[in-house]
Amino acid sequence: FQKPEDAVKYRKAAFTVMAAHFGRIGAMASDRAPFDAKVAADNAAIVEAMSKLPWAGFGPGTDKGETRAKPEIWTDAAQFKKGADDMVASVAQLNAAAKTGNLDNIKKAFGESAKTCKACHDAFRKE
Ligand code: ASC
Repeated sequence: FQKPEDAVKYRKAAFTVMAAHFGRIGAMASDRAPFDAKVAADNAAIVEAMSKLPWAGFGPGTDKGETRAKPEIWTDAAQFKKGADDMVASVAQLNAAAKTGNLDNIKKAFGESAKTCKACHDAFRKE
């Protein structure tokens, strides 16, 4: 990244894209949208790919500016890394579940993934 604020923009964009596609699966997982196995699988593949991207945007100097990132991300870096790894692993599981085409599998995996999102939001994201 040229500047820290570019990294902040990048990681927020990655989370935004990931959330959009995660949300499309969530709509089916919560019966708010009709289930379509191909749509679920396509979106889960995007979520898995996107999940790997934001972390590069948390480098030195990126704790400032337009961000809700808490200082604990850097002072408690091992815990943050664990939370990130848990999320990446759980959305890989979600992608695997989506490939089965079975809505119950997807619902279960979606719920587990959502927990890993929330764990980091609660610990590392300001209101
Ligand atoms: C979403 C989304 C999140 C997570 C989180 C899960 O759909 O945008 O950030 O799920 O709300 O608790």
